[in-house]
Parts: sequence; structure tokens; C-alpha cells
Amino acid sequence: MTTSEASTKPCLHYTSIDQVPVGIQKYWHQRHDIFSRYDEGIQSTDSAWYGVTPEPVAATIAAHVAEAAPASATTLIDAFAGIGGNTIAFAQSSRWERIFAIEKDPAVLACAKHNAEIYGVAKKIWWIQGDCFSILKTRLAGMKGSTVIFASPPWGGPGYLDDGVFNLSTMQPYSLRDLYTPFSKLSSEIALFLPRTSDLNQLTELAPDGKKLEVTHYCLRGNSKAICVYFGKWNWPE
Ligand code: MGP
Repeated sequence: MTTSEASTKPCLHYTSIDQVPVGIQKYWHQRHDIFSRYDEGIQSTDSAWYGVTPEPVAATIAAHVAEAAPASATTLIDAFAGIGGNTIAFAQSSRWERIFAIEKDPAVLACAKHNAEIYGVAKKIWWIQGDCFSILKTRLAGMKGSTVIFASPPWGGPGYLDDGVFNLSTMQPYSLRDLYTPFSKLSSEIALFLPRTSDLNQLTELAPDGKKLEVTHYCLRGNSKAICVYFGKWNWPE
């Protein structure tokens, strides 16, 4: 195990199962799905393991966002960067003039930067530590009109599957509307990464009348990992 920061929630690279807390061992077993370059020193805080998007899923989402976003969108904002799974995939494309990665937890942001260095894309990303809602309102307000927002928010922990259908109105700490309302003030193209069991009726409440709302399941080895809902005008192939 190697540590890059002295912190109560340090960035750690676990190299054997006996180092890994029981609650995250399931994710550590999937580590090479999550980051194919895990063994080069990928780091995470313990709590950030739950929410990382596995690399093949992140790559497919990045390709979909790059292809379907309006041509006028030149900036991508990853509002909950976590330890960088999605941000790294977005930065591997040359589609974006600017990529902003926002993360509230300084230790988690440090892991993301470190991981992006392993993938050779750290310098292509503008890293911002802080609360995404206040940053979108202040520092990034000038990006209106040219921006796509991608958000993979916390879902209230790994117990999100306990209910058969996941209630997006009571999602913690941010409900669907807590996310959608402020994001839609900056951009009309918003991609939200949500539980595969999400209540689709709650998503349709945000769909404009008569307009298509794209909801995609992203799968790994035949199992859905999560969905992405795409609000706004995306250029999907017919
Ligand atoms: P999972 O269901 O916790 O695990 O997460 P697993 O082993 O992939 O599924 P299982 O049914 O085989 O047990 C599935 C995927 O959801 C993960 O790979 C993450 O990409 C994503 N994910 C899980 N959680 C708890 C969160 C979260 O809180 N936020 C976000 N953004 N993604 C999450």
C-alpha cells in the first residue's frame, strides 16, 4: 500500500486484499475493470471506490457525449469528478477545447489528478476544488451557451439497490431536481449518470412535451452498471 497524502482520508493504492477494508473489497476485485492501468499506481480514498465509473463504461459515455453534443458545445464540465474515471475518458478525446473537473473533497481531487497523470491527460483538465453548484454560478457562469454538463453524483452509498425502484426525489445528498435545476441554468445539454434502477417516470417529468428523452443503459459483461439520461438537444443517430 502506498500513500500520497497525510490526511484522514488519504489517497491509497492497495496492492493486496488484506489491506482493503471489507466494504470495498468487492470494488477492489473489479479494479482492472475500473482502471485498466490500476497496477501503475491508481489511487482512491476508501469512500470514493463506490462511485467510480468502470473504464469501458466511461469510454463509451465519453464517445456518446462527444458524438451527440451540439457542435457549438466546446466545453465539458464534469461536475462530480470523483477520482477521475469519467474525466480521464473525456480528456482522452480531442473533441473538447476545455474540460473542467470539479470535486468537493480535496483528497479525492488529489487522487483524480494523480490518476489522470497515469493516463497522461492531467494537463488537459482544469481542476477545481469546491462545491459544483456554487462554482457553476460563479467561476463558470461565463461558459453559458457553449457547455455540456456531465454529472455522476453520489447516490447515497452502495445501499442504493435496497429499494427495487430507486427514488430520484429522495436521492441523497442531491435529488434529481437539486441537480437538474441549477445545471439547466448554465447548459441545456446535461448528461446525468444515475442508478440502473432509477424511476424512469421521475425522469420523464423533466422531458419537454413531445420531445424524446434519451436514457441509455451502460453495461459490462451483459449487466447494466448504470444509466445515463441525456437532457437537451443531442444529435443521436436515427
Ligand atoms: P454497484 O451496484 O455498487 O456495484 O455499482 P457492482 O458490483 O458494479 O454491481 P453489482 O450489481 O454486481 O453488485 C455499479 C456501478 O454504479 C459502479 O460501477 C459505479 O459506476 C456506479 N455507482 C455505484 N454507486 C454506489 C455510485 C454512486 O453513489 N454514485 C455514482 N455516480 N455512481 C455509483
